[in-house]
Amino acid sequence: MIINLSYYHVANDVSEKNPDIAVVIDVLRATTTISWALYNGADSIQVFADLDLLKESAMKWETSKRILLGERGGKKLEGFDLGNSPLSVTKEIVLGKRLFMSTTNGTKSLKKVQNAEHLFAMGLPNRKAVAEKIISLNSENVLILGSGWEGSYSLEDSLAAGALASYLIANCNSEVKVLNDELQAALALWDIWENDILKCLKTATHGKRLTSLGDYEDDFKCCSELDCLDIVPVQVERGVIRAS
Ligand code: 3SL
Repeated sequence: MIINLSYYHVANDVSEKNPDIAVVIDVLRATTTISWALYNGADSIQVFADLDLLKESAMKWETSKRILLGERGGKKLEGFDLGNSPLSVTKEIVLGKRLFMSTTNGTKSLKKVQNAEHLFAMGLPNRKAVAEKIISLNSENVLILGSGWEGSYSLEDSLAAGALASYLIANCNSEVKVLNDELQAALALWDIWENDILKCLKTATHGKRLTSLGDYEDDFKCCSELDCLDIVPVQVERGVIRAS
């Protein structure tokens, strides 16, 4: 058995409609927030590109069981309960709730590959959990999709793509075939930065953007922690993610 592994920086680069497995990465910060929210007991996360649709769907949900999470340009949206910080999705706030979520880039990538047979969301904290899930599925085609920033490349998502590929290559009994140059480059990035993930995140353009908006030190630390969460966020119906 061979695993064919490819990586795309942003949603617009993807032409494959139904991969066996798609893994969406938005290290800063959507998929890290999703992973922490589910770890802290959120019932589910429903992702939206369109804010009006998000509000309309949320209003149909019981008030005490819903949280609206909205971010644009790194900032919390007015009228929403939370922005997009993984530190904000504490157990006290999210336990048993559905999170209605829209972010600048991460939720768009999740939408793009929603027809995959298996769709997972991954940050660095749950890299190993997602990799082990992929290994257990024995599927042939695995597509990794970053979120970038408004259509352009992001260093931190590529680092995490390299981290995932590196784990699979080292731990999978099947042959892992690296299909594109984007993934070769991601593996090289991981080789360079794996011992200083925090610095890589702060060096990235989006890291600098967040730094210019305020004190995001704790967000950076949280997003750069590797393999500390044993949680696999899985799409269970279109646009709805639960823990597995
Ligand atoms: O682009 C996104 O989806 C967000 O994760 C960006 S931010 O980290 O909330 O600024």
